[in-house]
Amino acid sequence: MTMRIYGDSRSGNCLKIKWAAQKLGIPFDWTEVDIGQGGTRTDEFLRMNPAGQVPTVVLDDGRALAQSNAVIGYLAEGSDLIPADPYDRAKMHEWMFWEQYSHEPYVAVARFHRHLMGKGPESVEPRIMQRGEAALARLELQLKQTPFLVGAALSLADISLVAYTRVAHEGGFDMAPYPAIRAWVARVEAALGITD
Ligand SMILES: N[C@@H](CCC(=O)N[C@@H](CS)C(=O)NCC(=O)O)C(=O)O
Repeated sequence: MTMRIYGDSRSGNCLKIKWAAQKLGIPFDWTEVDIGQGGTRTDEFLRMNPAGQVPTVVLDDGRALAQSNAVIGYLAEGSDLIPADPYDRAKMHEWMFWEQYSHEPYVAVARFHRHLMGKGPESVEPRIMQRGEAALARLELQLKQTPFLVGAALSLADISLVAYTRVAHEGGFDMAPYPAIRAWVARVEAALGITD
């Protein structure tokens, strides 16, 4: 059985899994779930993931797994997308936990309102924009020092963080002050073969 990803193509969390699987050469099928139309609220979906969220994957052995960063961690087990050195591996996780708590809730949420819901700038609380700016500044600081988030090699931290950073401008963030981020986005997109 081929792994199946249930995802919304507009969601960075879902795209992380597609890019990781492609990079790792893991075959998958994709089922598009429209979250705006209640696609995650059906009985069938809730049996797979009671949290009612995409991404959700059904692995090749039939077991379901959710939470984007948990899924890419599972898929990349034993690969060079996870640093062998324990400290570097912990740094990768540091970035991935930070992404979920201090980056995605601001950068992705602003984009959701502005780009996906088509609302104006007033729809996004100033606090969301301030926290998003702080997250981008934190990334810029690191990427001035290293080509990828954990040193010289691509890791899951880059896949996790590029997902919403590459579309941050769609949330109203001006990326001009962040040249190191822009160069890193291009590097990660090239490494993952992202062309759209
Ligand atoms: N922390 C989760 C976030 C998942 C999430 O928020 N998914 C959104 C789409 S990006 C969703 O399914 N929203 C629909 C809903 O909550 O009903 C992850 O990384 O996978």
